[in-house]
Amino acid sequence: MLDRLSLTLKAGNGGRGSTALWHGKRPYGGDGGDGGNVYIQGTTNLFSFSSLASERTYKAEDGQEGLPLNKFGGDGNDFTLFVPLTTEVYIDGELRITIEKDGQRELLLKGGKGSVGNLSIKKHPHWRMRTDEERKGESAQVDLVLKLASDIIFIGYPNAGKSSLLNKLTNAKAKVGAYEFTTLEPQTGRMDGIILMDLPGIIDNTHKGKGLGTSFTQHTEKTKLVAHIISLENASTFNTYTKMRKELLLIDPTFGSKKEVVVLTKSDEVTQDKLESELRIFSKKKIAAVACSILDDASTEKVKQIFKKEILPD
Ligand SMILES: Nc1nc2c(ncn2[C@@H]2O[C@H](COP(=O)(O)OP(=O)(O)OP(=O)(O)O)[C@@H](O)[C@H]2O)c(=O)[nH]1
Ligand SMILES: [Mg+2]
Repeated sequence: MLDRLSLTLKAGNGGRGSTALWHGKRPYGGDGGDGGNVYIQGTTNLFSFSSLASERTYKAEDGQEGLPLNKFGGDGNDFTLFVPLTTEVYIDGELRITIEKDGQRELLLKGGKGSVGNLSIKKHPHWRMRTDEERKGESAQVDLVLKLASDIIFIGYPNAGKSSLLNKLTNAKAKVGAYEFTTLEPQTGRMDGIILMDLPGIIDNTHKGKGLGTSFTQHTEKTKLVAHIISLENASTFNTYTKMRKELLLIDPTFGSKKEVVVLTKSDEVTQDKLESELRIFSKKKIAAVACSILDDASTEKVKQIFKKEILPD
C-alpha cells in the first residue's frame, strides 16, 4: 500500500492585464482573472495514495489574460486533491494540516491575483499592473503521510486466520492462504460502522526487523482495541498469547494501554474439550477471550457482538 507520497502542488497564476489601445491611443484592455486555489479534501472512498501517484505535480488552473474591448479574463479553476483518512500534510517537514473527516476541505495554496488591465488603471490612476512575480500562485513541495483509521486491529502470528476472520465479518476481500505472510499490508473492512484492520503477521523478533517488520505501526496509533488472533492449533494458546503480547509491546509499548480481547480461531479443528479448557485458562486470568471458526456462523456472530460491545457506546 502506498502510504507516503511527495508531490509538488501549484496554485494557478493570475492572468495578465491587457495593455491594448484603441487606435493606438485610448486604453481599453480588460483585467486578468485570478489563478485557481489548491484544496485538499478527505474522502472515505480512498484507502491509499496509489491513485495519486501517477503524477508528481498537480496544478490549479491559471487565470486567463485580460483582452481588448475591456474583456476580463476568466478565473482559473481550483484544484482539489482528494486524500484518504487520515492524511497528514507536511510542508517543509512541518505538519500543516490533518485531514481526518470525510468531506473535510482545507485551503492549501492560494492562487495568484490577476492583474488589472489598462482601462482599469485609467479609471483608477493610483492602480498599477501586477508583475509576473506578483501574479504567481503559491506552490509547495508537500509530503503526505497516511495513517489509516481503525477501531480494532488484528494481531497474530502468520496463518492464524486473521484475514479469513476479517473477510467473514466485513465487506473486505483480503487474500487468504495456507502459508505464512499472505498478508503483506494492512487491510481494512467495515463492520456495522466499526473499522477492523487486519495486519501482516508478526513473529518473534519482528521488533528487530525480522519478518515483515514494524511499519504497520504507522496505522495503529489511534486504534481502540487490540484483538489477539490465535489459532487453536497451538498446543497452548495462552503461551502463544503471552509470547505474542510481549513481542507486540517491544514493537510499540503504547499497545500496552489499549483494550484487548483474545480470539481463538479454527475451533472446527479441535475437540470441544480442548476448546473449553483453552478458554478456561483465559477466563481464570481475567482476560476476555472468545473462540470461533469461519465455518460456524454462530461463533463469528459472537465475536462480532463482543467487538461491538467493546467499541460502541452503550
Ligand atoms: N479449518 C479452518 N481453517 C481456517 C479458519 N480460518 C482460517 N483458516 C485457514 O487458515 C489459513 C490461513 O488463513 P489466513 O486468514 O490467510 O491467515 P492469516 O492470519 O491472515 O495469515 P497471514 O496473512 O499469513 O498472517 C487458510 O488456509 C485458511 O483457509 C477456520 O476457522 N477453520
Ligand atoms: Mg492474512
